[in-house]
Amino acid sequence: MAKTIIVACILSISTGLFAQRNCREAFQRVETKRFAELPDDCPTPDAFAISPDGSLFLSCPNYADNSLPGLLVRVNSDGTIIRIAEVPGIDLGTSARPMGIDFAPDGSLYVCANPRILRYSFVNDSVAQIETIAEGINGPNGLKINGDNLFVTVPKLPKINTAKNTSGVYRFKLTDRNIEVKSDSTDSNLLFTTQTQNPKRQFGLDGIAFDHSGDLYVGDFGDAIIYKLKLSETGTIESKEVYTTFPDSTGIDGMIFDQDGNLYVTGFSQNQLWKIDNNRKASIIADYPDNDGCHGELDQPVDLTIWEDKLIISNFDLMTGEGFVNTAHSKPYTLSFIPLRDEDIKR
Ligand SMILES: [Ca+2]
Ligand SMILES: [Ca+2]
Repeated sequence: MAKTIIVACILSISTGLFAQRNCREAFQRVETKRFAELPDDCPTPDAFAISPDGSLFLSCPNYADNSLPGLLVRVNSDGTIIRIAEVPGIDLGTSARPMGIDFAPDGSLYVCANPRILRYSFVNDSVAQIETIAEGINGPNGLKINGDNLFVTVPKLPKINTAKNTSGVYRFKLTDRNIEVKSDSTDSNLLFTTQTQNPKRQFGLDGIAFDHSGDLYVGDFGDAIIYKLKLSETGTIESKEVYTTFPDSTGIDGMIFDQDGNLYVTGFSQNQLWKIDNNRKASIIADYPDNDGCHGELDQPVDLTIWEDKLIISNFDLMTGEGFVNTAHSKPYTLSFIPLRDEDIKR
């Protein structure tokens, strides 16, 4: 049963430097399908990354079961899952909860492993080395690599004492090792900060994506605002603007551009998938009531990627309570997909 899609049209904001007007129209709803059922040791999937040779990797922080280690897995075309590595915590014998991941051009994988950023080197599917890029980061969430740098969102920076939650984006060089991050305003790697206004969801920058021009986009989860940041050749911010906004109940999370410049965004809190076309028209293209995911429904969608002509979406299926459509974490643990050639979303 589809929820009624509400057409929210002409939502404009004006926040000083940030000003953008856009229009929403409801698309015909697209049904997502089940791409994979995850094994019992992957109850809580999070982020995707595609290796230089085209393999799809997924991080599994596994918050749903503290007895399970955080995992990195490979996802095959037929939906089968290969366990690649556990993600160690700082103390011997402990495990970290991997979130954002991305591959560098040399095939190494950079991993948010609170409170560190780790770099995995592989020989075939075996881990050859794990190095520390940075440590002391307060809950690194999204991670993307562009050029010689990696960019990491941090949704909460409580050491920065502001009335509303401050969140930020950090930039590191791929060649950085053992950077000591203080998670306060003195960090030289802190590229951009913002404050989340929504009193019901004081959780800030989370989703992260680059467009094909190399501009950086980050999403404030609580305020449901996507910021577009234009970077200079030296990596500083040349300009910033609001790219688009959503109802602040949406819980925007993972983001990815397709080759035509359309941006797909998960609506974590409302079981939604949004598409923002290259004219910045935002539309809900999939929208589900509470469910267990067994038919491939969006079940608290968190991250997404484009792989082999499919838009593949990971379902977090964990958070419940006020503001979340999801009411229970339960099997099956799933990835959903939409064929990107589907005419319903190509229009
Ligand atoms: Ca559920
Ligand atoms: Ca489920």
